[in-house]
Amino acid sequence: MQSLRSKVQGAKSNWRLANGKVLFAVFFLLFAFSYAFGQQSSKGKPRFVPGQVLIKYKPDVSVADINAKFGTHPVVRNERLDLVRCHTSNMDSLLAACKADPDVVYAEPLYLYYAQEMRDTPSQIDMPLLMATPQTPVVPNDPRFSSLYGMQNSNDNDIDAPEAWGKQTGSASILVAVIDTGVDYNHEDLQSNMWRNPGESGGGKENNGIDDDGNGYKDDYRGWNFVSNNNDPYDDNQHGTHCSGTIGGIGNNGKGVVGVNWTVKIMPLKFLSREGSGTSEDAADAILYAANMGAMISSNSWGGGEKSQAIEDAIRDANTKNHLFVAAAGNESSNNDATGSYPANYDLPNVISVAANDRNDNLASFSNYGRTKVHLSAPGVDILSCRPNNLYQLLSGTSMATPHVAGAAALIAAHFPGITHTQIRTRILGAVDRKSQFSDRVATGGRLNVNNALTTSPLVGGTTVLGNTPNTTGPYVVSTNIVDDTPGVSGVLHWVINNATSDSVVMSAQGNDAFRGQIPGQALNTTISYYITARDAGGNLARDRTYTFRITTETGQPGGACCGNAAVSMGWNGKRNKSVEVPVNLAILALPVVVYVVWRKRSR
Ligand SMILES: [Ca+2]
Ligand SMILES: [Ca+2]
Ligand SMILES: [Ca+2]
Ligand SMILES: [Ca+2]
Repeated sequence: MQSLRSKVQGAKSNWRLANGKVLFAVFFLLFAFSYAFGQQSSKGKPRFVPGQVLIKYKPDVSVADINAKFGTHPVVRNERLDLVRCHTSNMDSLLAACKADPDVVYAEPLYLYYAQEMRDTPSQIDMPLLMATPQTPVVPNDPRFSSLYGMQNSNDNDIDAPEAWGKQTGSASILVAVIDTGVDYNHEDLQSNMWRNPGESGGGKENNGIDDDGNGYKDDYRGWNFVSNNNDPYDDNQHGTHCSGTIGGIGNNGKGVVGVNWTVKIMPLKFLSREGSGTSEDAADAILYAANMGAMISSNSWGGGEKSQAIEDAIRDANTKNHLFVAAAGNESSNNDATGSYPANYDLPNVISVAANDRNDNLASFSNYGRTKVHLSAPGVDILSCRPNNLYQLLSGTSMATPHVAGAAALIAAHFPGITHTQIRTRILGAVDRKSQFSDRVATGGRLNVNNALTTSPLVGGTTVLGNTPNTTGPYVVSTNIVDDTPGVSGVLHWVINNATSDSVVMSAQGNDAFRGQIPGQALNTTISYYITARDAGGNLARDRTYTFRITTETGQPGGACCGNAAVSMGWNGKRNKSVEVPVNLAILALPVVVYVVWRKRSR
């Protein structure tokens, strides 16, 4: 106990020792500057809130025990997340002390995350209002529909939304949480698709200052603002409103755009500030709010941050509540298999990581990718959607691709009452349009197709992507999920050795649509290709993409053909570039000596 208190206050006594020694003071200040530089990402955005640490204590540690550890030191308790947030002048010491404290489960900086949007496109547009040509089953009358190439494109590089709308246009019983900068809930093309919390609505419950539904939030009748900790999640940025229009811009109302869902309920959860940044604690709170309040899907167009245990725990908890977490892969043009981009990279069964493509089905130049960690691509360049105050605008980013996938998830949920979040995920991943330009970039090798996801059965999705391995004894285990509209579907794992000999095995059902099969061990320098087929009782067949890996002792090489862009990016989401940082810091440390020598020469 005592040691933690002294560590928290330790920086002050060091400073007293240095008092009076001017050179040391200059040195110390420059060192502090150098440390601050290290806290910045290479894009200049802070990685965490300085001086704040999130701590998770073991369940048997009492409040009195925790208070005793900190004495008079400022501590904020988050009951919902069962976390403690501490202010400190010396984060490194506190983090180290927590690591050594057997009462602590984990401690981490209060990480920051950012809206994943590029502002390299015009902020506002004034396009001619062309009426769409009725060439597909259902074309809505929304005047800007013809600009939504992601929904329908003359070259068919699109998600086939009109074909899907022939079967399903969405449901007011499906809740999608937009965890973002808030939403303009008064927008003409969003208003009637905004969620209202029934437990805080009617009879003055909206503004009575009472937590009528007992969820821990007073008067949260239309979502929550986690930045200001109040019940007004209005969008003071514009990012969340844009994402919402893609998920659920009101369809066929003769106004503006149309979302993947004509009808849906959008739950605005604001955790990103006006400037577009937010903390791990607020994100975790928002995720739990979404899952606890019945949102089956959340759209998460934010990232650029480090791995946070608090957020990972929240997403894992949401997984037990049938919640699908759709996340932007990131806009650093980097490989998420090599450098983690969170929250997209959490290895949890309810996460979908989304890359962005343009109108020609090419991966966007800014988009992150990863043949294991990024699951599919979706339209994300020059996307037209809502902007606050009844305006519309084009934006680009994996932020804009993500709501296409979240919207598709909601449309699937509306079409298959009782479907699980895992089955929705399998439908989305199994139904992509596979294309060579995506094959080594995303796990599924394809771009979202909501019509296929809605109408095709069976579908295979979420297959294990095996990487190269030196393991010659095997077996190489492959898991997958198979969905079907009737019972009795079966899966077969096929593999081909060195492009010559093929073999297969019937996969064993693991429950909850999961299947498992294994490939026996192979000799060094063998190349193994594998794929899965699924067959339903009616004889309908689905075939997953083909994956390739090698048995090799060469390290650092992923399986399959790779990687035109293998160099580790200088991106800023937790990817501190040591080769730049170390010399810069050394140069800064050397500066006082140079200054001193110059000063001595001049004073002579
Ligand atoms: Ca199409
Ligand atoms: Ca409440
Ligand atoms: Ca109330
Ligand atoms: Ca509309």
